[in-house]
Amino acid sequence: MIWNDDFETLPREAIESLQLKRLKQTLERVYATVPFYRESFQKAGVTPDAIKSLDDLRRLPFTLKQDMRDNYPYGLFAVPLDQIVRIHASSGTTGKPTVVGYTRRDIDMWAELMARSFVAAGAHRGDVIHNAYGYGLFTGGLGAHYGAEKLGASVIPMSGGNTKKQIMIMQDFGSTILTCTPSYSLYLAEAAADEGINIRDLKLRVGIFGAEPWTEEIRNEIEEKLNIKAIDIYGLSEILGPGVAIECHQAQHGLHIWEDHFIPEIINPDTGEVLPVGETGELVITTITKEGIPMIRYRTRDITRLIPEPCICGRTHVRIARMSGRSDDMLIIRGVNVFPSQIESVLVGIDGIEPHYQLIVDREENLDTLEIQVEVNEKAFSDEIKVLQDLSDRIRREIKDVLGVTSKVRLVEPKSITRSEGKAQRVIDRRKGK
Ligand code: DLL
Repeated sequence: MIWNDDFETLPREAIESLQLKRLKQTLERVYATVPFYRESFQKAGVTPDAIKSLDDLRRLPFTLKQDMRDNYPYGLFAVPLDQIVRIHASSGTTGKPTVVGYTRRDIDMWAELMARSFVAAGAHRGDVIHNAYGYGLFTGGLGAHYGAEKLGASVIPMSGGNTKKQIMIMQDFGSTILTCTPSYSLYLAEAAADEGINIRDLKLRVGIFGAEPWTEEIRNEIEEKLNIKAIDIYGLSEILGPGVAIECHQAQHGLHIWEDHFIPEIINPDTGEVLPVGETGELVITTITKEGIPMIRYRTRDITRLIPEPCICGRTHVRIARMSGRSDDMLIIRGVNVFPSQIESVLVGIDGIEPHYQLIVDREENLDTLEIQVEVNEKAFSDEIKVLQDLSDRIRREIKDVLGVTSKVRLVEPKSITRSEGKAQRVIDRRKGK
């Protein structure tokens, strides 16, 4: 099933002409109403009427997270505050949050895109959607909530936390769809087991997971542990929140980005140059329907590529590949570039360990060090020291073979790594400030 056939299956030429029309309108609007854009366009020597084709988009300057911080809190809003009906913010690790505002039409559009996303994931009316994304300033909870209602499903507004209760509700209310971060889904499975409940036996059918990077290996693990289909959903508050792109349940390969509302580009993160379709680089998104806070060429820092081939599901919107990391998450360890997702892929394939890990990066006598703390399962934990020693040697060897970095592996007891109810913190970089 497709939620909105008219738009989701538009032929390419129709998508592109709609995009161009909407892009031009957006550019006129931001030029007239947002001083930041007027100045940045002027600095780059372009005016909105110079943009005559989608290719011309690359003549416009990028917008960065820092620009949002510099214009904190409302400086990038394109409408007066009395037209803003919702405000969200993302915390980030340092300093002030980035603030976004939605008009009534933005909220409707968001609900529409989330309803589309739910249907793409295989949800329908009659489903009981257990929404464990956090409600609050974070966009996950309310974003998914409005889409679930628009779809006509029954939504349980759980929010994050209170894990034991989540299990009880899931069991008693007959939840069929779970929405939360991938790491939290594994925590839920584990917490259910502690309560003597096998989560595989519940009515859950589909999980819609995002808000943090995850790998194909973790997907397999989740699908097996929860006995569900696990779908990848992508979004970011600066652009909308959840529902910018999602996998369809038919292919589970690449995330359709809703091109009647967003224009994706892939750039080389070092030079800013637009890359040919299919090459991997940083995702840049332009919003073409948003009213509250339109974003022109926003640099997401997320690393992916476009998949232009037609999809078996019938949707014509281009797909983006699963995010392989963020350009600012890349660790440089003694000169070797390492994405945490690459380490995850290695770890999850190894018997005897659980998919819970943390990477501790530090610097000792001017040399970078990487310590991988990873939990062993109950069985391995009860083995002899020798067996554990072999296991940690094997992990170290595989990491070295695959990534070319030397690491120290510390096997830790089952359940000793802090579980997260939202975005997991996988990396602790102690080099900062050293
Ligand atoms: O995480 C919005 C969201 C909520 C998406 C619920 C999906 C589900 P922010 O807090 O602004 O918004 O964080 C956005 O999270 O730039 C990515 O780095 C990361 N991210 C989001 N979805 C995925 C995903 C929400 N599926 C930032 N895979 C983004 C990998 C993701 N990373």
